[in-house]
Amino acid sequence: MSDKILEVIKSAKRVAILVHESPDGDAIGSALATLLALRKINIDADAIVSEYPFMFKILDKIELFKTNSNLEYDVALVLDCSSVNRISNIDIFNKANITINIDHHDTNTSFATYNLVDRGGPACCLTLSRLFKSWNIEIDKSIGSALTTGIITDTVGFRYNNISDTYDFVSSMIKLGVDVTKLYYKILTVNTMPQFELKKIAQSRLAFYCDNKVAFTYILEEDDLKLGTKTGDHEGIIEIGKDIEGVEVSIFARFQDGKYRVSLRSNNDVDVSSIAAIFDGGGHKQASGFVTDLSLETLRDKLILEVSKRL
Ligand SMILES: [Mn+2]
Repeated sequence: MSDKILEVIKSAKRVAILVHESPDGDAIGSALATLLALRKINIDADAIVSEYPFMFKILDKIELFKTNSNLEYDVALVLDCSSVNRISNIDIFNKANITINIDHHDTNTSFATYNLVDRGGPACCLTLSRLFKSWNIEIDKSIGSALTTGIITDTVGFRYNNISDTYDFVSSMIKLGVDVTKLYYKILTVNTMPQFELKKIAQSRLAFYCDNKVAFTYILEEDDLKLGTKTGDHEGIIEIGKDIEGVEVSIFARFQDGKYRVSLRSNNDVDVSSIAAIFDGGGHKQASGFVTDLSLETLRDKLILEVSKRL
């Protein structure tokens, strides 16, 4: 499949690189690395990423992202996205003659003309690192920083889904001169003031269920308005509950634009992607999410019931 994808990309007039809505570090790193890699082999490509968290501004050449585009693209390349209904700038995907899907989510629906899905892989960026090697594209420092970013964020700082390939790749990036310590600090560790205040609120609302095995918290729109939060300031809230001894599943609900955006994390055996799927969401066994119209109380009760069935 990797040779076929390269052949399709090489014969394209113009390639659009797309990611999922509310892109995380893996989506952003994947889009940036692929944009730079394709331009390196003289392919006319654009990455269309409408918005992304502020901390990724430190990435070299991220200013090449387009927030939107009216150009014609015959090939749409979707990265780190488990299903069609999560694609941002879906009109570009719908208009393309040929579509490509490169991803690592367990729940990926193989929605494109060509699908390369590394199910259970730690990050789409790691999948891409192998792909670029097979395409003989040299991973330079800018591409390497983008790929390392996706690995750091999707493994939450090497805490999830650790495999030796990840460390081999990151080791080679350190040799290349990628400042992994700086990326780790700027992208994962440092908190903005609004982010810190949000975490205080989320911590004060944290409630436990099912013998303290489930942690639940939420943030309302009025909290965001009061604190002036930006995209990216909600990172780390889900980890507050997750990192408490004995907690199996951590749930974080955030009200925005009339709906709750819900994140789920599992520490051990509970498959939270199967719970997200009930609400038309998706993800991985240990990290998943969905968006819902339900009220906070109904949502909480339904989720706790679903988790309790799996404990
Ligand atoms: Mn990912």
